[in-house]
Amino acid sequence: MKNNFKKEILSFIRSIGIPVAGFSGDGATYTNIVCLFPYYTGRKNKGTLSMYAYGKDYHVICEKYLIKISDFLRTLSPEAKTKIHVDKGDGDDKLSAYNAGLGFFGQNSLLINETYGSFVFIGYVETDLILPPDTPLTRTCTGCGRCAAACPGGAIENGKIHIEKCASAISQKRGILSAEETDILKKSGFVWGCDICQTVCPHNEKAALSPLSVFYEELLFSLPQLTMSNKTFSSSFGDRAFSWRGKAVLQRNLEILSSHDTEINGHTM
Ligand code: B12
Ligand code: SF4
Ligand code: SF4
Repeated sequence: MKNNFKKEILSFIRSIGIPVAGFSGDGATYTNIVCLFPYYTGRKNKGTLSMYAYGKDYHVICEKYLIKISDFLRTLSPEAKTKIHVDKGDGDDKLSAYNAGLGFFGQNSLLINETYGSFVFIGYVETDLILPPDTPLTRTCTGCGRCAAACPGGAIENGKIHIEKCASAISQKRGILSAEETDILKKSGFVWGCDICQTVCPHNEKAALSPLSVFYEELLFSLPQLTMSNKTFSSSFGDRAFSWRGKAVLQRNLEILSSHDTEINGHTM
């Protein structure tokens, strides 16, 4: 595959509204066509859901875009094999984006884009078409330490996350939480996910708004008490990024948070 197809692919990607994309891979057996999907809508800390869950399930949204790219690739090369990745267990999305030159790593372990900050989802089309990989950036984050200082679980250490102390991971955990986990969840102020290590980050202070209108649709900032049946829960929230975890875990988190009503880390309950 010739280098100039990169221009055609990028131009197609821009034509469908995705503002940032690039190429990574080994230059010999596979290529990842990596896209960033900015999701910041200008609303920060509006409620008990973290920002990535305000809109409809991002997996579904990003996959639709990636299918279009995959189809376009086959117009260039009908034999091309493709596989779509968004948050699946079999890929390292941040590293793919980093290698494609789309951003740099923060000490909060997230990929930070110069324009959109870390408020980006990452998705990519893996293909057997060989395209020259782009060059990673050489910079790092400012290293200010604000994320580690603000983290409610003290989970950030030397650019690594101790998952067991991360409120985002705890909010997904099934069963009865330990006293320490309960405390971290309360301190975070979130029923689902956690944004603190991103909202304090200077690289996000001027993060550009998402150009993708789909991320502004039917926003939900907080969850109500989930007293409804499982069936009603599914029909009300089945298209949201938190629904896979089910009602019981979310209701447990709501109960933990409702036993606590002060302001924490600037996040008012
Ligand atoms: C498991 C997982 C989680 C777990 C564990 C996260 C963790 N940091 O370990 C939990 C549930 C806690 C979680 C939480 C969140 N997640 Co998550 N998660 C994942 C998932 C599925 C795998 C991550 C992983 O294990 N990667 C591999 C390991 C090895 O990565 P790592 O431990 O971070 O190590 C990397 C860094 O250390 C990095 N690195 C650091 N410094 C440097 C410097 C250089 C020079 C280089 C080369 C590399 C480097 O190198 C390692 C390899 O990439 C990915 C999707 C995917 N399939 O990739 C999403 C993903 C990372 N999550 C995402 C999001 C949005 C979140 C949350 C913000 C959601 C929320 N609001 O609650 C939080 C953020 C928490 C945090 N600070 O990380 C996005 C991140 C987008 C971005 N801008 O980076 C991803 C990419 C999903 C997606 N496709 O968009 N997540
Ligand atoms: S998501 Fe929250 S709990 Fe997890 S590392 Fe970031 S600030 Fe800490
Ligand atoms: S808050 Fe500071 S140390 Fe943490 S990721 Fe942002 S710039 Fe890096």
